[in-house]
Amino acid sequence: AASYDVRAVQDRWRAVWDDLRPFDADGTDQSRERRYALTMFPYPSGDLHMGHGEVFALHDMLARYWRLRGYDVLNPIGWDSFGLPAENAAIKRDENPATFTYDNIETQAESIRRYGLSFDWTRRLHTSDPEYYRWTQWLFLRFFERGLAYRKASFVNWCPNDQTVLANEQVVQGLCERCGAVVTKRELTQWYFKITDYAQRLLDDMEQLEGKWPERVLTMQRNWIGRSEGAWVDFAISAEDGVKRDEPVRVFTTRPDTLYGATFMVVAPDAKLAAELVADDHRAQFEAYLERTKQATEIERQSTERPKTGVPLGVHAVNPVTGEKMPVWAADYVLADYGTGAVMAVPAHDQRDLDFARTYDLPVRAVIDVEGAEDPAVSGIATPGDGAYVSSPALEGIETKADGIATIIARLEADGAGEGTINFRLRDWLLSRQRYWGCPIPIVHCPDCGEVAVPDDQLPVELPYLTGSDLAPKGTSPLAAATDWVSTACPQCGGPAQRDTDTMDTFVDSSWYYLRYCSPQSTDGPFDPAEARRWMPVDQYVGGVEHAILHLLYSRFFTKVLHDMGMVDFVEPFTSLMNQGQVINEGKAMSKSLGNGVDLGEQLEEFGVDAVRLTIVFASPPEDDIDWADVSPSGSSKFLQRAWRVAHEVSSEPGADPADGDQALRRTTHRTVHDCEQLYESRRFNVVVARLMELVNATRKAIDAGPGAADPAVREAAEVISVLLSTIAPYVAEEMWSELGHAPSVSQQPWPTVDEALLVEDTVTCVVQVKGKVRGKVEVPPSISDEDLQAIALAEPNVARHLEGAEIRKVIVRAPKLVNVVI
Ligand code: ANZ
Ligand code: ZN
Repeated sequence: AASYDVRAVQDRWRAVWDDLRPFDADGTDQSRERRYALTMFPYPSGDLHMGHGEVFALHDMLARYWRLRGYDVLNPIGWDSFGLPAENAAIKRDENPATFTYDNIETQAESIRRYGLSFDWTRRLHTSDPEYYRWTQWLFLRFFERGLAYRKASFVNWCPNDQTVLANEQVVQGLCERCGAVVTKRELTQWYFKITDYAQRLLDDMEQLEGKWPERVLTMQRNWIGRSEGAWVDFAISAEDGVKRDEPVRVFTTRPDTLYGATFMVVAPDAKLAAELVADDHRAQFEAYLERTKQATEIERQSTERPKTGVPLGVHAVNPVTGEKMPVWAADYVLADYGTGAVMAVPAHDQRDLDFARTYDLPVRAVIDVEGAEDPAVSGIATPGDGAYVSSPALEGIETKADGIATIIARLEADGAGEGTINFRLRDWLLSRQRYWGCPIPIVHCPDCGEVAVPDDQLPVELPYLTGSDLAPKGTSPLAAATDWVSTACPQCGGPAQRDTDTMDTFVDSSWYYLRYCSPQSTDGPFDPAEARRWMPVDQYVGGVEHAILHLLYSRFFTKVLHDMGMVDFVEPFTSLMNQGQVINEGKAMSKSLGNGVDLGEQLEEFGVDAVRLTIVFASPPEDDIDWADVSPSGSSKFLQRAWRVAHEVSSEPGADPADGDQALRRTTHRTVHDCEQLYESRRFNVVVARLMELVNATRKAIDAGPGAADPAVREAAEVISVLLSTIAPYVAEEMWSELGHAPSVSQQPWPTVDEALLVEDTVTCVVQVKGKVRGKVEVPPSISDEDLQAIALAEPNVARHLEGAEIRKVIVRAPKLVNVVI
């Protein structure tokens, strides 16, 4: 036959793999080196799309490479199967979300199998299975015991469309990340994880990830955590205003050295503090302003373009160094949940404060004289830079900002009016959701005992079975409607009590799934610590950059808590991270409205799995986008047919000694294996494909024009092609392996051994003449270019000596044997 039948080959080998299970992690031999390859698990909405096609192909290439290298490879798959889309679909279809969820999981599982991915199916998990979420609840309770899960009332982000709260991370430019609705604020009592306790460690441990995670992801994490060094400064509230308040108001500032220039104070209208401070005769005006504030998005509030607004609270704060009375205002450019929700305004040196001061005619006092800058009170431009301190008695003679800050902090500390501190932008993780299809929070509310943990032996707290309109968003959790489920006995006193009716953010489920994969059947705990020691941390995590902040930060947080609990012996879960590029079309992201979507299923039908996978990994380096308009799946098909034909035509017997074969082809083969090892290690997968193409061409030539199909070097080349190609195009590689007379599976073969002697390149001697006389000889590769040869020849020391001071008129190059310099 001149070609193979793509469909028949897919069917044949899939059945063999199901039988042989060559991809299951072994785990029995502890001395064997292991590798953990992890791909971000899919969410079960619909079938796989082009993005999955890409991430899976890249990921699988590495997992299969590691297997060839002899590692015991853990390569698991599962589903992130709680979440809103299933719930919304269930409401529409009058079903329970499990139907949509598990139907889609089956569809995706079938597609993943067809796609020839080398997953270990024995470790499959779904986060919506009670066996899984039992342990999500168990983990929640351990966090609760440690004070890392707590409830508090605050203004939270509320999506009026999804009727649920959102974490800060899920609000993108003021809009709901899921549905795009404008997010508003609501005061609610919610559960939080105290991730802020780990802020410094989340920063410090990034050192371990340097160079192994994409730099931009590390930067995004760093910015999200947002560490600021500065000081708390305490301002007494002046008793003369008739407001009785003993504790001072604390502000956070990164510039305590500008304290002499603080001329007023601003409080976030939606911070509790504002309502506490406001004088009675100012209350009505304040409350009206508070209402307006709630309409504004966080982005609007932080915008520098937007005109500043605010209202005076009718009280004064006392500047601890000048003793001056400064008016206190409420203004929405100050955020309630950063620092203390209050700032000391230094209009001369902070642009936001200056804009505000100019709007309301508040005093501006420069305390830093920045060279060449105009007085901010006149120019309207604040000067935040370095300069000489003025009008600041305590800072006389001090020259640098660092010293200025340290001096003021020392003075505040001595006076008991403040202290040096470090502030983080990171907020605690709001984890409760008022939706049904999530992990129930295993807490019982008892009128006498308060918040009581459900005992471990009563886990899981399973979801009651609800369908259709019972699930419709009502602003409170749908679980509240399941009254039989809600009423329970208090685990502590036995009295009547109520279950918590919120469910957990699905990011909780995905914060520990990689640990569950180590021992997915564990019934003694979320995972078996010995198995986690065997497999963790993950050696390579592959997934989209859209998870650069949330998922990765939360997983890192969980790992650190588990470390503190003594359950794992490492602090970072993912040693190395790769973000694949996007698959785009005609230079644009695929979208329904543009009508430029490319359907993965259709591509697979038309070209077959191997050709599509090859197309994807060949298209570009893994991190770059792939423009589907520029690639050629039909070209990939042709290449695979060529590769197969080579194996098909080999006519020597298995085991034929290649040492007797054609040396030139052998050199190409061994060079390819040698170089590809480095290319895999550095994840330059597209170049691996290019090198395999070259090897196929060389083998083709050897068959047609050289030593012929019976030469054992041709067999050697064909076997190498088959083994390496198995990482990319597993079906045809298996077929080739079989054509070459071997038993399956090619994926279990050892990485080909490189004969170092064959890597030494042949050289030829090139004669270098100056004015017709031989002045030197250089050893060069036979394939050297004229330009390279000329450079080498002219640099030869003896030749160079003869050229000294002479004017070169002409250089005649006859690569690789002769160079003649005319002077
Ligand atoms: C006085 C000052 C003078 C400030 C100056 C800056 C420059 P980062 O660096 O992001 O941590 N700030 C504090 N809490 C705030 C809040 N809840 N909402 C809005 N702004 C707030 O920013 C810290 C600075 O942001 C603080 O230092 C404070 O203004 C302001 F020349 O204090 B600064
Ligand atoms: Zn009780």
